[in-house]
Amino acid sequence: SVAAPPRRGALIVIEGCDRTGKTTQAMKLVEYLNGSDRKAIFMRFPDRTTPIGCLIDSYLSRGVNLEDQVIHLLFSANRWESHPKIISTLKSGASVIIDRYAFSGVAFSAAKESLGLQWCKGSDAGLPKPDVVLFLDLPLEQAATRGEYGSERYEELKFQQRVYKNYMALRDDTWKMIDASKSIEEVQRSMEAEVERVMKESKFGPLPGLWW
Ligand code: ADP
Ligand code: FDM
Repeated sequence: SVAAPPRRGALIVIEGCDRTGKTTQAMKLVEYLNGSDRKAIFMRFPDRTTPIGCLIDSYLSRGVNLEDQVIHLLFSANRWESHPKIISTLKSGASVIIDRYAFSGVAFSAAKESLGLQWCKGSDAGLPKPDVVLFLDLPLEQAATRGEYGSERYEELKFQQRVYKNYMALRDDTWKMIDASKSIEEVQRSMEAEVERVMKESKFGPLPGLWW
């Protein structure tokens, strides 16, 4: 007889402003799941390893200037080029933990005077909608004291305040606000609790498309 296909993996997105602990927590979550026999892979956007990602990296480090619309669409294209991998991984039964996703794409681009929220959502519409968005919430003044701050484009308090406001406008019932001012271990525990809850409650039916 033919074995039933495995239950699909969970699509878990970690969002938040700069220096809120996203990368630290994404890595720890992958370790946690793999350590308890549930396969999970780490992904991040921007993925600076592809040709499109190289261009994005050069824009962020102020090597090149690009029109606001152009860099927005490149960030979006950088997600679409990973679309096949996200889908095949989830179908194989493994979960995908992503450090930033389309919510970063919209929140950052729409913080510029030239681009509206609706226009920004267009190019990511139809990407798989996450089962949960874990939003690391931290006062911006506190984030600014972590690590070096202020070398890349967008690392400026006024801009980050507009980014934060845009994030709040994108929230829906799949979002969970996580207090990121706690210690790394405490944040980790609340993330793990949310993920366990989602993995128990979710029906893991077909993946709906984002913003459709
Ligand atoms: P992000 O990916 O959101 O930019 P990182 O995970 O790279 O954030 O963390 C930014 C800096 O803050 C790093 O130096 C990291 O060690 C530190 N950090 C992460 N989480 C915490 C925490 N809960 N408390 C204090 N410092 C933290
Ligand atoms: N960023 C990230 C965007 O402006 N749009 C996007 O779609 C994504 C994924 O790029 F300032 C911004 C957010 C941040 C910068 O992010 C690089 P990392 O997490 O520091 O690599």
